[in-house]
Amino acid sequence: MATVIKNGTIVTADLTYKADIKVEGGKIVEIGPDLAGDETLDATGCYVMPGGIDPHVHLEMPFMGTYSADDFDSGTRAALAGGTTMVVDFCLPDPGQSMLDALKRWDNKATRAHCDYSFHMAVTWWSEQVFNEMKTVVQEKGINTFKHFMAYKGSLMVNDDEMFASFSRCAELGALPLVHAENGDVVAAMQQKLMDEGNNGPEAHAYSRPASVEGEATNRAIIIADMAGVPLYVVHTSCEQAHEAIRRARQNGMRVYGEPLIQHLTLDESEYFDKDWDHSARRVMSPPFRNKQHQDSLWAGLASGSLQCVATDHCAFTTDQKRYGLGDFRKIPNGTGGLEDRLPMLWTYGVATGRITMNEFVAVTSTNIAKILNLYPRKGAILVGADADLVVLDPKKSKTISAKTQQSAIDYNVFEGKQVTGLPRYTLSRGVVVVDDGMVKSREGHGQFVAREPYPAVSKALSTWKELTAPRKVERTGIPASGV
Ligand code: DUC
Ligand code: ZN
Ligand code: ZN
Ligand code: ZN
Repeated sequence: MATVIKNGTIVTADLTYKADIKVEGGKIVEIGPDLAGDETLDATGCYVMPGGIDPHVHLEMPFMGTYSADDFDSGTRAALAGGTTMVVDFCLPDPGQSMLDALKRWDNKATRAHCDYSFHMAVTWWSEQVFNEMKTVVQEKGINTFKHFMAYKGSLMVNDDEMFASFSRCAELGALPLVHAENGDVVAAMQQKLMDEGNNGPEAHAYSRPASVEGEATNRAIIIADMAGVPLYVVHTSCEQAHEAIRRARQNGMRVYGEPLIQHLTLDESEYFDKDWDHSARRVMSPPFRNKQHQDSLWAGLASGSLQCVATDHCAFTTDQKRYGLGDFRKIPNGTGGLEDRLPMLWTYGVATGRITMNEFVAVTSTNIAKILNLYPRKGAILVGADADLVVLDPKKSKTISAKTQQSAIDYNVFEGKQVTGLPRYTLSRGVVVVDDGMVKSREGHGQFVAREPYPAVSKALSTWKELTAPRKVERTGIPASGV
C-alpha cells in the first residue's frame, strides 16, 4: 500500500521546495509533483521534514537511587507526539558490570518502543574486560559511540587516564567517544562546602556546577581526544566556556561536536532562585540552567555551525522522586523532560524568532545528528530509499504546553505555560502514520533497533590490552632536562 503526502513544502537541511512524497514498505519511494497512491495525507500549508532524532535520552534509567520515570513506552510516545521519530538512549553498565549484560537489559526495556531507537554505550569503569567488550559492542552489536562521565564522582565518573585509554580504543575501533564534561572532583568539593555552610536547597545545585567546571572539563576532554587521535562529541553543551573550547578545536581542524539542549536554550538560571522548592528541584539537571549570555552563545553556535545538534537529555523524574533531595540537594535526581517539546520549542524560539532558519532547524534536530551518529541517509534525509520517518509540521498549529495533556508520565512540565507553534499534523514512523492531527496512534513495540556501523578507524591493527596500557615514552623536544 502506498501513501502519498500531498501539497506540502519539503524542508531539508539544505533545500526548501514543493513536491509530494510517496511512501511504500516503510521507505520513501518517490519524490515529485502530482504523485498518486492508495492513501493521501494532505500537507497543504505544512512543511514536510525528516522526523526529529533525539541523540540523547535516558528512558527508565537507573540513576541516583531510582529510575527515570519515562520508559520506552511513554518516552517514545512523547517523542512521536512532538515529531521526533528516533531516540538514542544510553546503555549504562553498573561499575563492574559487563557491557554485554547491561545491553541485554536495555534490549529488553526497549522492546516497548513506539519509534526506532539506537544506543550509546557508557564506559563507567575501566578494565581489560571493558577494553575487550568495546570491540564486541562495535563489531557485533551495532553501537559505535561510547559515553564517558567526567562528573558523578564515586559512581559513573571515569578519570583522565581511563578516558585516554578508552578514547584510544575508540580511535582504533572507529568509534566516537562522547563526554559529559563537568569537573567531577571540583563539583564534589563545592557540593560539600555548600552543604557544610547550610546551603542544602536546589539553588545550591546550580552554585556547585558553575560554567567554569564545564569549560575546564570540555577543554580537557578535547585535548585528551586530540592526543588519542579521535573525534569527540560533547553532550549537553550549556555555556560559552564549553562552546569556546569546541569552536577553537574546530578551528584547529579537530572534529569536535557540541550538543546544546532545548532546555538550556530556552530556560535560564532564574528557575532556581526565589522559587518554591518543588519548582526549582523539578529543574535540577546537570549541567544546570545558565544565564542569558550563555544562552545567546548557544544560539549563535547553532546559527554559525560551531554547535551541531539540539537534544533533550530527557531524563524525567516525578515530584515525589525529586523530593528524595529535601534537605540535601545532592540527592535530588538530576534530570528534566523535553522529548515532546523539543521541536515545537525550537521552532517557536528559534525559527519563528528568526534566530535560525527552517533548514538549520532540520539540520540540528535531525540531519546533522544522523550524519554524526552514522545513521545518514537511512535517517535524517528526504531521499528515495530513506526510511519514511517524517513529520508534517503545521506552522499555524499552536498550543500551550501543559503537563495535563502531555504523553510523559511525570506530573509537571518544565515548559508549562509556554505558547508554542509548529506542531505535527502528521508524524510517520517507517511509513506508518503514528500521529494524526495531534492524536498519537502508535503501537508499543513498533520501534526497531537501528544498528550503526563503525566509522573508518585510524589504524587497522587493534592494540592488545598490554600495548594500550604500557607506559608511553614521553618525548621532550627542546626542553632542557634540568627544566626550569
Ligand atoms: N544529567 C542529568 O541532568 N540527568 C541525567 C544525566 C545527566 O548527565
Ligand atoms: Zn550528562
Ligand atoms: Zn513554581
Ligand atoms: Zn544524559
